[in-house]
Amino acid sequence: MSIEALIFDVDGTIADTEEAHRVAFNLAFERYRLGWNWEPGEYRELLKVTGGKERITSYIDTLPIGEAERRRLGKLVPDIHAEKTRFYSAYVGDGTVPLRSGVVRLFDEALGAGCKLAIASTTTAVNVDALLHSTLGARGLDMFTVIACGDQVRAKKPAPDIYKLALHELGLEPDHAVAFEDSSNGLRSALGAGLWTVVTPNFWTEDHNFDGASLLLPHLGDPAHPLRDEPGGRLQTRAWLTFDEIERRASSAGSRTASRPIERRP
Ligand code: XBP
Ligand code: MG
Repeated sequence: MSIEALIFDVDGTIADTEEAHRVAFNLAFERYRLGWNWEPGEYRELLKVTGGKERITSYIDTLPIGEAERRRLGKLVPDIHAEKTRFYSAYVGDGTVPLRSGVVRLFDEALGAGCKLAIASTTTAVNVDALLHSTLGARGLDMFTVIACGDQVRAKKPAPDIYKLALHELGLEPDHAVAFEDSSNGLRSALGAGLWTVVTPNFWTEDHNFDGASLLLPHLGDPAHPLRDEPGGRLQTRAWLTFDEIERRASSAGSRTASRPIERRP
């Protein structure tokens, strides 16, 4: 069976964006005079909860405050998160966060081979648009047949829903697509959707459990940034992961089945 689509996670996979998210959260907390400041170590733990609104809510649940105050803060979460998104999308929209090595090369190789591109992300759509436009220019959004993200599904990663939505909108069975992820939540989401999955960890996720990953690499690599000890280590043809190698390996992998149906957010 041939590979007809590559489905990419966004944060941490196509770009190292989580430091920008962390700064944006803290700017929003300052704007609302909350006295919160998520340091890198604390944010690494908080990242185990996907979705910015869910992350803020899970943080409020840990605070030593009365129930009335907890409820008051809970009602503020959508506004705090909207402010955070404004800070983040402005910051990323200025082109401050580049795509990771090999990402544009693989996008172009896949498109050149007639393979579609898609996004399956937990982040907010505004953030995806800002990143794709600032890094790829006007063609950025047009390169993707499907952009599935944020609140389009009720259950966020590690639930498989966002990948199943992307597959549904692509009109593909999991055997005809490959997922790219950076985190254990993302890997579990892609595996739950039955997808052959490439994982490229980063600073925030390097200590995660990646059992089940079809291919685990430090990054996708390219001629200017070849992967050390490749080919011959995990890769068979080049010192970077080519579309041809992905297609050959994923197509020859055993058939993969997905789990329960999607719960779309109305
Ligand atoms: C990563 C996430 C997101 C971002 C913050 O998404 O879990 O919540 O950390 O973005 P992915 P929002 O790796 O699936 O792209 O505040 O917009 O959620
Ligand atoms: Mg990610």
